[in-house]
Amino acid sequence: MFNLPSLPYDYNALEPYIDEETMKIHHDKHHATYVDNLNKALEGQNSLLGMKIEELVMSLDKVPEGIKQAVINNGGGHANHSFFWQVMRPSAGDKPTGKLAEAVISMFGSFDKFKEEFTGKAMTVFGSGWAFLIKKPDGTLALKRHSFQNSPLMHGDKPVLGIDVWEHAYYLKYQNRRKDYIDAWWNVVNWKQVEQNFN
Ligand code: MN3
Repeated sequence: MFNLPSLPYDYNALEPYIDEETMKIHHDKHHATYVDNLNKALEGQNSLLGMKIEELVMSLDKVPEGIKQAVINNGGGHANHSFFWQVMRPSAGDKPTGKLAEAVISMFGSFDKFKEEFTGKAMTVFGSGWAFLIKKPDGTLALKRHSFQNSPLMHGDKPVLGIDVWEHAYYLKYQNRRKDYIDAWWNVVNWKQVEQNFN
């Protein structure tokens, strides 16, 4: 069975950038529903239920056709949200350091240019989806958009940083102003975790 992980901080820890009510509903309702629906879809599939979520979404070829789309939607939702909570933390105002900083600068020219390009990717997700900084199998960085709950792991890429731009991630506080949400979100990026993801 898959379980809903606890948030690694309080619901109000990301205020004023991401509000408590949004975090409660996002984690306790939206993420919880992906986990419940994943477990329902996988009923009786004991070997799949015994996997880690990252392993499951990288092993879609082992999932029976009849439940594959449910596993993509809900397994992807579980993997993406578990990842998302980890790449945020209470505002610290830091920047990437070490090998990650070097890779970001060599790929994008500067940290500010990277932020601008990542923000552009997140702004141009049409409808519900995510923007990710990914590490490709050859070790290089790239920006990717994914619709719905598709995960970079389903495409052989490793997520390094990602932002949820489904309206449920920001609508209560920012309504239709996705750009304001993204600009605020940069303040709560957990760069230590992002660096670990990269390494
Ligand atoms: Mn979400």
